[in-house]
Amino acid sequence: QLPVEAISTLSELHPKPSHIRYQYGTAGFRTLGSVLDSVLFRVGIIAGLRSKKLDGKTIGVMVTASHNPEPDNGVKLVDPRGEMLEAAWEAHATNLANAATTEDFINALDTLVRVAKIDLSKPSRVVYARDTRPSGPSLVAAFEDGLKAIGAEGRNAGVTTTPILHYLVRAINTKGKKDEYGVDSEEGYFTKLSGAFQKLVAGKTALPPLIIDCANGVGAEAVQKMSGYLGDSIKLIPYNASTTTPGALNNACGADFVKTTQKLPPSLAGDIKPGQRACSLDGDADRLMYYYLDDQNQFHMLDGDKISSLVAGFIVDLVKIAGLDRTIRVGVVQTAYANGSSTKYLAERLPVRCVPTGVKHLHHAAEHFEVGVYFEANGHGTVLFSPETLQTLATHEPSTPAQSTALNHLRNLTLLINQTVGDAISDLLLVETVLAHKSYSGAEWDSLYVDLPNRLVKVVVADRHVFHTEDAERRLVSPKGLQAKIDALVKRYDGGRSFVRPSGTEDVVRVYAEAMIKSQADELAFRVAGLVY
Ligand code: NG1
Ligand code: ZN
Repeated sequence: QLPVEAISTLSELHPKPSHIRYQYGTAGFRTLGSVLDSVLFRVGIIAGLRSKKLDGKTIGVMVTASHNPEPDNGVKLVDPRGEMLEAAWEAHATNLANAATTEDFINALDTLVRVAKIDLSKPSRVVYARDTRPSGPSLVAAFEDGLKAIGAEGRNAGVTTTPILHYLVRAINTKGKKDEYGVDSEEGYFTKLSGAFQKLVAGKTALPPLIIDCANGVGAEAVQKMSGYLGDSIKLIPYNASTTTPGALNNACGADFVKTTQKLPPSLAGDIKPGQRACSLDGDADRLMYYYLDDQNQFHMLDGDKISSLVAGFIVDLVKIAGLDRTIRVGVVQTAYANGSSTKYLAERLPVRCVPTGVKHLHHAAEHFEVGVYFEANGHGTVLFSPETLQTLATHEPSTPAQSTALNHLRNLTLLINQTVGDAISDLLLVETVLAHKSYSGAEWDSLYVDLPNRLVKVVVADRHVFHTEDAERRLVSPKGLQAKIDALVKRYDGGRSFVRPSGTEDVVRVYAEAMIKSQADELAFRVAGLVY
């Protein structure tokens, strides 16, 4: 039986604003922090029910709006292995968030319990965290009311990064089991990653200090803590670490700023020297962008595709040296936003798959390889090792010293990499590992391939829901006739490629274009945008 009395008393304290329609999208619920109170309360109850449904396994809840402006906030649920919430429950969440009154909400809960066959007598456990946004504390309080209403046991992980929350979920649920992921605390996370990193870079080219633009977000605290665990293996220098300055979060800094403007954050200018590399995190530290200044002080960006190419190449080599290339197939997953040059570079070396935008699509596709490397161009990504591969790596008997060394590196990589979700701090240690092994500078890494000039534009349209795509979002099926017009335009540009898709996180349609020269990429993007408008 649902605790109707408790739910209804507490629900009255968190009424749904009548004029808003919420949607659990690719990034969970995300909108202005000031209108999310009722959503957070309800998510508390949904998380409790999801845990009961999964026999009391711990569910994660992260309160963040990532790279979005400071007044925004959001919330998403994390399933027991640290992965994104199952799709069917996204729809349940949307439905429950939009119930107009307390009575409607309770009726919808009743239906869900029946339809999803939830045994209410099961225990429920939830671990939750938030980023540094000012609206965070009151939203967490509303969420805790939801946990109280359904009688769920909550564990507050405080202010931490999205990937650390995902790590905690997996660590809690595997505790004491064969596949134990790590100690279920922040300290467990820092110890696990830093230990693996120090082993991987021992005896390699010394790494120069690394400037990290923390977007004035929660990553700043995590980078500072991580520094304390790294010994003298690498010095991390946090920039944009003002987590309490109003308006500073993601403002003219951070991974999204770098990717969209293709510029150095102004706050770093002067402090990064020619030849030096640096990187930017986003507001919840799950995206990573690298860059460097060349000898002429020119800015060069090393995005998710460059990270993917660097990392995949390194792992392929290690697998080969370890003598495991017949058992372990390394593959890469990208989206249509991947730079055409990266796709070409990668496809000449290993299997590459293209999937629709959104981490869950990339993650699921990567699970089909023994080692699946996935990155979005915007810097969100990670590497997955299949359970069989972990087993192989643990038990394989090397027959030469070279094989043994490569095998050990692969084992340490499985510990360094956060396999639950993209993790900027884990990813940057991974990049630095590869650079140390290859003795690469930023420029040498950059020269793996030359990016095609590209342009991404947003178009505000009357109704973005009339845009439907196929072929991993690379082609439009509706509005009718539009794709043919795009094709005809693209043909007129040397190296031209362009596609149109509705955003899953904003009320816009996105147009992407690339071509051999920058002015042509820009022109193609704007002409396609003209067709859409
Ligand atoms: P939408 O708004 O659907 O394009 C954006 C990013 C995705 C992903 C999601 C979730 C681009 C072009 N799109 O999706 O890659 O990160 O946000 O945050 O960068
Ligand atoms: Zn993020």
